Amino acid sequence: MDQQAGPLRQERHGAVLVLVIDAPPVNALGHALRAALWQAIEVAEADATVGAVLIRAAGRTFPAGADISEFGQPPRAPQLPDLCDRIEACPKPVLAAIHGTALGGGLELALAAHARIARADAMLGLPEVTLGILPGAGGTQRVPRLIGAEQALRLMLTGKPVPAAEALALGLLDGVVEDGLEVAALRLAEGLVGRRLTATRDRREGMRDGAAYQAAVAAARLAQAGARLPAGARIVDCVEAAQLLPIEQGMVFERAAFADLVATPEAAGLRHAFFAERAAARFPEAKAEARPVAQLGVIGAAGSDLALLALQAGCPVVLVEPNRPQLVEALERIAAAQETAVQEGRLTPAARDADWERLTPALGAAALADSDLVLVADAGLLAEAAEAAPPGAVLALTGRGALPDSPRASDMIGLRLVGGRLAELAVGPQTAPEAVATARAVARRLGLLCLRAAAPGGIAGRVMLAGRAAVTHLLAQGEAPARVAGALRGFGLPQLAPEAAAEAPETGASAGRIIAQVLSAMANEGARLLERGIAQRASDIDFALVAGLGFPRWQGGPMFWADQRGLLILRRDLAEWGQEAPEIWAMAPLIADLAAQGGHFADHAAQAGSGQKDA
Ligand code: T1G
Repeated sequence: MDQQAGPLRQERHGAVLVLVIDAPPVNALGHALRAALWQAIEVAEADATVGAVLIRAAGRTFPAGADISEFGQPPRAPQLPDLCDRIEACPKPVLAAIHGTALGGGLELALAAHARIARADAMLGLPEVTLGILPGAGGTQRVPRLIGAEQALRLMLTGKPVPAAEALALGLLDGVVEDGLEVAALRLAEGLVGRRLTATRDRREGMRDGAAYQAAVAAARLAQAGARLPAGARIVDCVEAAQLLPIEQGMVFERAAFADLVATPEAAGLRHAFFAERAAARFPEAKAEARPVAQLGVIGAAGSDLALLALQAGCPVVLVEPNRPQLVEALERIAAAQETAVQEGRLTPAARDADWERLTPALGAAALADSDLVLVADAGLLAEAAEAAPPGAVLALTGRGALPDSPRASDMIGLRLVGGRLAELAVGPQTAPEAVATARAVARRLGLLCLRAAAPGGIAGRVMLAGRAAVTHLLAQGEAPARVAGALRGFGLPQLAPEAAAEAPETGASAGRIIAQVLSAMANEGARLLERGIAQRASDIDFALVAGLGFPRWQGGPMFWADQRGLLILRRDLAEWGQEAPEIWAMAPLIADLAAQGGHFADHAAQAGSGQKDA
């Protein structure tokens, strides 16, 4: 008897009821899935022919957590902590079979089961701290019971997942299989029929050494002292409570801490940053076919950093620079970086040598004849590159400015490194979708995050520049550097803080006003980039600043900041400050429009690709 109820499919294999979670893309434990699981457990309990329950997932992964998009909304029953308690209380053995990434609430669901088996390539983790919260479905109470405080705190405070083999060694799993997870799990479940397994809440393997437990809690508490974000300290409190309190009280303690944290502005900022990063991946050309790139060309010695990234990513690279001394310097820069990587143990001598094998230096552009994508680091050499690169090769300009008119405009795109982690793809009106997809594929291969902008692009740099201009203006108006620096550091923008020796004087603008003036200038510039279609959506601007230029992730980004504060207030402030310094705060018409409609930047999505008009 197989039946599908929304995100959950039920299959019977003899006495085993198999619950197959099927809620793509990542089987997040949203309300519908929770309700279906709750109901299925109730049915299993009442059905005398069911001797065991196996929970597994279809698609690419076991649940990767609670549904983050539900946070900040009124909770709907059954909530995940209650569902986990319900599964754990089931008198019939419940086995969880894990593949992909069992993260957060997904791992907590598995821990509520009475036994767990995973595929060897699975990853298990509790990344909630990266969202400014904590494992709120019993994780802070169940995990330490199995693996102790030290390892539990490591998982919860770093948020980093561990491979199945390590999870098994830690005690989170009861078995790991290389392959054939479904069959192995079914066999295991059949073997559990009629047995009564110990609920995780009643296990104590991780709590046998009470002193070590307390020592780990004390060490973690010390390490969290003075932390900017509150989640870490609350996690330590909850793990301590797991040892000191009976489980029911520990669960209540955890739930209260979770409720506090999920409502913090930091958690809201981190959620925004999470979805902004995912939204940035959705661009018009994303579905176009990327051209194969077997060899990368770099023309211009200034491209040595990108050449290095490409070498370390395993790409064959041709590095062209007509000026011999500059070519030699570029090769020396690459060699020096490789040596440093070897000395720091980040690269083996063998890998270094293999990288060198794949590097071909050349003085003439003719060497680019087999390059599928050419990074043009010197705009003055574009003509040679366009001449030499084979038809269909993408010409990616790494410098600032508009894309030049050219018979090869459809192959041209801007590819700028922003802060070493982000590649901004500046798409021209004639850039072919395949060229965009190809540049994106190469950027990802180099381990870079990607952002699409309409040429001339420069999103992160322009917005940060607006913030810097506001800081310069405040100082010119006589604001004490220490006060401005204090406000910016407090907000998490030390990179904008002026050098300031002395302590902040008591008099002068409040930190709130200083931040408002700086962030309003940034949001205003962001609005201009939306108006010109250089940025597709406001969250792309936030992503660019966070991923590229170190804007504090927990603040979400300047556009999110402005939306949280309200565009009516932004409009009021810009109307006032625009009088004082129109070059910084003259209001972008989009803000007036959105404010007049009671709208938000989040509601606005610009027409893609209308930039380029002027650099
Ligand atoms: N909730 C809602 N949507 C999610 C989601 C989640 N947990 N995880 C991913 N998505 C969406 C994402 O927005 C994207 O949507 C699509 O899935 C693919 O994601 C009580 C409270 C699993 C490693 O923090 O780390 O459980 O853009 O592009 O690169 O204690 O997604 O296609 O429309 O990132 O292959 C804890 C978050 C939640 C894990 C896959 N869990 N997710 O990476 O795909 S808090 C997490 C990830 C919690 C409990 C608490 C990654 C991934 P769209 P993707 P990917």
